[in-house]
Amino acid sequence: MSVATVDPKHNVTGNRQAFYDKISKKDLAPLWEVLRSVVTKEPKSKCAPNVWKFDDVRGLMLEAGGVISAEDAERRVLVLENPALRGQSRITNTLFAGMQLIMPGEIAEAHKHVSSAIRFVIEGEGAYTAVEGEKAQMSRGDFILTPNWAPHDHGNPGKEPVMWLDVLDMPTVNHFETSFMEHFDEKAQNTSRGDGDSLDRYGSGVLPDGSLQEFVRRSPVINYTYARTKPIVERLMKAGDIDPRHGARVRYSNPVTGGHVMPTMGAYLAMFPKGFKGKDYQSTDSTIFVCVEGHGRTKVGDKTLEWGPNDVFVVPSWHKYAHEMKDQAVLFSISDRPAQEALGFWRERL
Ligand code: 1HN
Repeated sequence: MSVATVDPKHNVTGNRQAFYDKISKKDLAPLWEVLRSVVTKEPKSKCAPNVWKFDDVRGLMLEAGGVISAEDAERRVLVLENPALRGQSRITNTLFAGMQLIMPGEIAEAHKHVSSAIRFVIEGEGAYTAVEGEKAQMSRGDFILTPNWAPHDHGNPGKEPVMWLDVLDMPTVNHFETSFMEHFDEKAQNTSRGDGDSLDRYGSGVLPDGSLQEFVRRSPVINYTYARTKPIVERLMKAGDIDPRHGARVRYSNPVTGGHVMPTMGAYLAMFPKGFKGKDYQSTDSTIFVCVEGHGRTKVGDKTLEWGPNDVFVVPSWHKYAHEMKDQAVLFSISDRPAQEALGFWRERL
């Protein structure tokens, strides 16, 4: 900026800049220069829509099996990094997603942390996750919870490699700078309760006749099995109970409160008829989808994501999207909606 010809009293830009330089030395900055970009009229997600094809991920995952043992890795996980957020170990601004592999004979040692996790089983039989003393067998399509600070370890006494998608609220925990983690002396925790114990005990229309206070914030159920949930969405679809955007969809719920399964993450399972052409939908939660069955595509803004079994795709906050099904399909989805609702932030536009 040339100032020579400008009366310094009226050199607004120059004077302002000099002022900004002066206040900057005291760690101060003018809000009016950034107000429009920090308080946007609508959400402007930094995250990009993307699809991870299982054909690619599976081969690389098995290769990782030869590169590092589960023991050395602590967790052998390939992070699904949002292409617009590379290096930040996250798939959305608030959530982590990664594909985990456990080979036959391997264990992943017991630990606990503030981050809550869910696992959605993708491939293989014979592995288990032990959570707070319950040993949950993992089968394809199972939705398994590891709540905040719950001890957990995994093992694969079976014959096949087993893979699952881990989703954690770790970026949210780190946003608040509240991360703690602890390891245990024993590599695997004692499991006093067997497969399906918590689902039987809490998810059968009766509840233990004592205090349920600890389960107000998160579900007591460890494994919501696909064997039990799939027939329910099937029944909804056959009954014609099909949302024009979300299909025949159920929300995984905490049987104690009817609310979401965790305070930071909520999940759904939806079945769609062949040829389904969804209406546009928009919401402030960024959503991670996993295709369990079938093929289709999801238009997200001006991008089209094509997907098939075991593919994972992400729809960022406030991006308009619509699903189209090539054949009958099942989608699992998970997002940070419960956290947004608790804070009064969540919105949708139909
Ligand atoms: C973790 O503890 C697991 O327990 C998986 O299997 C993925 C990603 C980030 C931080 C902790 C697990 C994780 C994780």
